[in-house]
Amino acid sequence: MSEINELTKAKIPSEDNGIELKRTLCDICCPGMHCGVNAYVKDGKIIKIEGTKEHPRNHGKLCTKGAAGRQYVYRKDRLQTPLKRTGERGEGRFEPISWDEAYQIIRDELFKVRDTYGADSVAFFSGYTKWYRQYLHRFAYSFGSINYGTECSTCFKASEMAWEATVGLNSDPDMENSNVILGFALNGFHSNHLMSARLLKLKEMGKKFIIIDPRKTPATKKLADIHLQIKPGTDGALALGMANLIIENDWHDKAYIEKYTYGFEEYAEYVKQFDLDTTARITGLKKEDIYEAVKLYATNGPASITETSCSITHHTNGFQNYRAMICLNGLTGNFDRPGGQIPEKSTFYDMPAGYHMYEHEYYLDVQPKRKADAIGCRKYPLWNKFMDEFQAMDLSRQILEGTPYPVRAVYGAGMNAKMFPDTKKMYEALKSLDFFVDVDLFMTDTAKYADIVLPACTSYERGEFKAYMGGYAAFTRPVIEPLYESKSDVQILKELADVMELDDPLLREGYEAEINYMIRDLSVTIEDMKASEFPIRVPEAREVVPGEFTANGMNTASGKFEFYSNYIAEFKDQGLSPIPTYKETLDDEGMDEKEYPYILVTGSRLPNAIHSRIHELAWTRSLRKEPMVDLNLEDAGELGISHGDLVEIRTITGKIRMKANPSVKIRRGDVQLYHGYKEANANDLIGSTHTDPYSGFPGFKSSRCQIVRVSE
Ligand SMILES: Nc1nc2c(c(=O)[nH]1)N[C@H]1C(S)=C(S)[C@@H](COP(=O)(O)OP(=O)(O)OC[C@H]3O[C@@H](n4cnc5c(=O)[nH]c(N)nc54)[C@H](O)[C@@H]3O)O[C@H]1N2
Ligand SMILES: Nc1nc2c(c(=O)[nH]1)N[C@H]1C(S)=C(S)[C@@H](COP(=O)(O)OP(=O)(O)OC[C@H]3O[C@@H](n4cnc5c(=O)[nH]c(N)nc54)[C@H](O)[C@@H]3O)O[C@H]1N2
Ligand SMILES: [Mo]
Repeated sequence: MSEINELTKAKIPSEDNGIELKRTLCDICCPGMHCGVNAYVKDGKIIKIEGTKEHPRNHGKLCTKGAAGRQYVYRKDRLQTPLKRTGERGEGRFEPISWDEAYQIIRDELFKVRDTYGADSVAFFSGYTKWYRQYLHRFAYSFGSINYGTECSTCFKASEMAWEATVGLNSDPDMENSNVILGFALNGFHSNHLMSARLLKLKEMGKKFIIIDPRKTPATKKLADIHLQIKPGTDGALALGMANLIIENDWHDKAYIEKYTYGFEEYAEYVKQFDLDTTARITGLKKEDIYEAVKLYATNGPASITETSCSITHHTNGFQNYRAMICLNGLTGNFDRPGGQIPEKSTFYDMPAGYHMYEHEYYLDVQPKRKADAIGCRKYPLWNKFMDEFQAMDLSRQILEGTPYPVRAVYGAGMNAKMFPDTKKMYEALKSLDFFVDVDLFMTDTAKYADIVLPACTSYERGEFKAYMGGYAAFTRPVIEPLYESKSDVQILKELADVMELDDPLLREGYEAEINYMIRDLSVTIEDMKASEFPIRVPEAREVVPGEFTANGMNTASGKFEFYSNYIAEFKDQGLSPIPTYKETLDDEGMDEKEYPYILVTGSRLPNAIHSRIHELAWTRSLRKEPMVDLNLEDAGELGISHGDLVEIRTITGKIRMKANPSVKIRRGDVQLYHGYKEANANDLIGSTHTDPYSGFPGFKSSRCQIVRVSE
């Protein structure tokens, strides 16, 4: 008996104590990570979690956020039942209703809007969570609306578009075979724990690192041989200045340029204006440092560029900055060669797993023929060219203005107004709708604006398909029953499709039918995957062979690496430039430099937070108890601001208050805020029209601001 007690106390599974070990995954962050988790379950409750050693991605490790997964599942404010609004929009008064009643109301209201204004007047939107997206996408199309959109309007897709405009395919750095790694905004230590383990190994192997980041970070400390502490939003100027120096010094790969690239002459002519003095002035860097970095990068190849999906592109010139950066690969002949940048086809949710799935066909098969009419697509034509979804940065405007046509209803899955610039404007828009339904795990401030709120469940309470790099696939099983009356998003959508009698038999067959459709060419089945506790190898998976893509002709109009992008040239009349031009951005909101002298950078990642969700957990919150604004120590001294003082950060869009954290890690002139806090929302400060004309991405990481000390 005592032995059983000991085992129970230690949470070790045995037949006698009823503790079971079940395997699943943590999907708190990007699909590329989704770490394997061992869940210890007793009486239908998770009592402990840890990383799965045998998992091919995380090898037993979990990050701070994942380790708090049990607290996330059992957050006290989990939604329990479907809810119907009884108070004013935003007030938060609701009454519980049955699923049947909820579905009927949603059906009636969505059909009413469709009948009155047309199907496109219903927008379907997904927040950060991705696993149900193809299903939601097809649902939107089968309902008849072109308007499916996601948080990708601010995340990752601008960089993917830049790659597509240049070579036709997304690419990844082959860091293991590089001598030099040029890290633009590289700090995996906070945003990607699997990447940081890999980076430390590379450092041990003797690779040289150049890191370009306005802050001092764990990456600049542990990895950087050269740290360029750049002025935010000026990476494009740096990349063009680098190109100029490379050409001047004859360090470029002329044979590669001749054979495999297009538009070099025009590009080379353009970069001449970015001489060392000019580049140093724009970027705030020292000339000697730039020179040393360029020499190291260009003369010690192979070299790869490791960058992040958002820090370079969260600027109103972000797309072109990103293009300027990737053009360095063509200039130095590092594209599609070992140790350089390797083009990789996505298998599923941007994961290059090495095998093919019919991911996009699943929804494209039923796409309405009005793609260019999707929200934001006229305003951002390049986005429209490359993307199958609406550009959500124009959503609040279109709802409020009703042009070019009205949007009167929104189906939101994890919709969070606080991820959008000018959150207040999004609230106003939601308030003005005829109908808004939001599906979430929690009663968020956004859900308070909904007419109907539906309770979703976590990854611990559902099964889902997952593709992993290295040729792996997995299909998880739930480790516990969905809490309360919650359901998985795909179950909700399937049941709603049935109630609405949507004329789409494949959709109405449900999620497994979706996955079966997508994996139809593979020899593994859902049953095979479910039968395995760990991800399994897909026999059809094959490794990328460097050089193959280039030999077959790249996916561009010229078949070459395009310094001059023919795809972008289609939109020259709308003011887009086919070569990676640089533009200063701080003045485009009309804030005077004297009144707003600081540069506002919002949303660098915290290891113990992910957007809006994890700030609310006791464990992760204890690591950073309250929102604080980071500013340079000397700037703070001049402003009379000390650690812990209450300050107000102001822009023309709004103001917020929080405590100050003066720090030597911050560049002079910068003000750094983390996003996702309920009590101090960074996006109250960002203008909704402060967007990049190429991608539509917002300038989250460079606008002007003012910071002053205030009393309580
Ligand atoms: N200022 C500023 N703003 C930013 C950024 C920045 O750097 N600075 N970053 C941008 C980027 S890159 C991103 S990706 C976005 C992310 O922004 P969001 O999309 O807001 O991300 P989250 O807060 O993670 O999730 C949104 C909601 O989804 C809910 N949710 C979680 N899991 C599920 C589920 O399985 N089903 C359903 N239905 N709901 C679920 C959560 O409870 C939460 O309310 O923020 C963007 N906004
Ligand atoms: N823990 C945690 N991990 C996450 C997330 C999270 O919320 N929390 N979010 C996930 C998501 S959705 C995303 S999109 C990724 C984002 O992943 P990352 O882009 O890696 O995340 P950040 O920490 O925002 O940015 C990295 C660095 O960019 C620097 N930076 C800011 N502005 C600039 C600039 O203009 N130029 C340069 N060169 N550097 C700049 C910052 O100082 C920061 O140190 O992280 C993912 N991982
Ligand atoms: Mo993101």
